[in-house]
Amino acid sequence: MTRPAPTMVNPDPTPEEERELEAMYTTMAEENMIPLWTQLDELMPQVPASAAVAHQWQWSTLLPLAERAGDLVPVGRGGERRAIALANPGLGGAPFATPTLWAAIQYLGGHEVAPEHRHSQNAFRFVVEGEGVWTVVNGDPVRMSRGDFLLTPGWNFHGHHNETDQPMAWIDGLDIPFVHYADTSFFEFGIDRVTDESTPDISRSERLWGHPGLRPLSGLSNTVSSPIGAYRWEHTDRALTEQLRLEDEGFPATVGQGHAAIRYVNPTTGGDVMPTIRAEFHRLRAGTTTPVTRRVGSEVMQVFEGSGRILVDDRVFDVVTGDLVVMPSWSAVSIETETGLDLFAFNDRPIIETLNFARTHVEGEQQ
Ligand code: GTQ
Ligand code: FE2
Repeated sequence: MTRPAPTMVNPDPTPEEERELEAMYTTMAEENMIPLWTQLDELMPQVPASAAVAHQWQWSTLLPLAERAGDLVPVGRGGERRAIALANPGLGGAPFATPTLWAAIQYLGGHEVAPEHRHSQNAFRFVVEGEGVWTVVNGDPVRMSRGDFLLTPGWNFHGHHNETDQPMAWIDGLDIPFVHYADTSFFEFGIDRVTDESTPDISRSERLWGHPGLRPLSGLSNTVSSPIGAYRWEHTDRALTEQLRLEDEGFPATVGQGHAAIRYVNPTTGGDVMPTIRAEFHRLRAGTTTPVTRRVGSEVMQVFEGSGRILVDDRVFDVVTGDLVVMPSWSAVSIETETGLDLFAFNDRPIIETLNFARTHVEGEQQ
C-alpha cells in the first residue's frame, strides 16, 4: 500500500499563485503555524517509523569504559550515580536507548556509596555478573547477585553501597525518556549515605512476599508496583528449567518449541512489576529459532548466558554474555542460537497496552 500523492498541493500554480503560496507559508512559519499536509508522512506514518534504530552494545566495550569511569570519576552527591547510558544512534545524541526507555551500565567500586534519593521515574537493576552491592530501597537492604532482578518503583528513596573490596557493575532500566517527554519528573535528595548499612541475605520485602502463591493478609490492598524488591535467580532458573523439562515430557509448557520464558509480575495484581516497564526472561534451547515478530513499543535485551544471533529488520547482531541489543517499535525481530541462549528483556508494553495501542504481527501467521 503506497500513499496517494497529496491532492492538497496545487500541481500547476500560476506565477501569481506561486507568490501568494510562498507568502502564505512564510507567514504561517512566522506565526508558529504548520500545515498538516506538509507533514503527514512523518506525523502519521502507516506503521510505526521510529527514529530510533536497532543497535548492539558489547559488554566487552561497556565494562572497561565503566571501569575507567570508576578510576576517574568519584561517585557522590550531585552527580548521584556512576551510570553510563546507552544512547540510541537514531535519537540525536539524547542519552536514551529508545523513545521511552533508559538503559545504563552502573559501576560502584569497593566500599563506595551512591547516596539516597528518590524520583518519579521507575527503575530496576539486573545483574549479569558480580556481587557485593546492596541497594537500599525505602529503608530495606536488598542484596544484588548474579541473575537477580531488583525493583526500585517510583518515589521510593534508594541508595547503593558496596560492602566488598571489589567493584561491581550492573544494568539499570528506567522510564527516564517517557517521563522526560511527558514532563512528569520529580526528584528529591535523601541522606548522603544509605539509611541501613546492614547486609542481610534476603530483604524484608522478600520475607513478606517471596512465597509462591501465598499472600500476607497484612497486604491485601493491591499496589501499582510490585512489593517484591528482588526476583532471585534461583527462582527464575528453576521456572525455566521446569518449563523445558515439561516440554521434554510432552506437556505444553513453553511459548514455542525449545523456548521457555517467564514474566516478572506484581503479585498483588498478576500484572507487570511497574506501570511503565515490563520485564521477562527467555531461555532458548540449542538449535532454536523464534518466529519473526513485530510489536508496538520498544525493547532492550541483555544476554545473560550463552550466545546467539539477534536479527532486527536488516541487521544481524552476534551476541554473547553481557551484550545488549535495542529494538525499535514495530521492527521485525527473530532470535536464533546454536549453543543455547539465556536472555533478559525489558520493554514499554505496559504503557502501550494501557493506552490500547498494542499490536503484534507474527510472520507467516494468519492475522
Ligand atoms: O541508581 O538511582 O541509571 O537514579 C539512572 C538514574 C540509575 C539510580 C540510573 C538513577 C539511577
Ligand atoms: Fe535513582
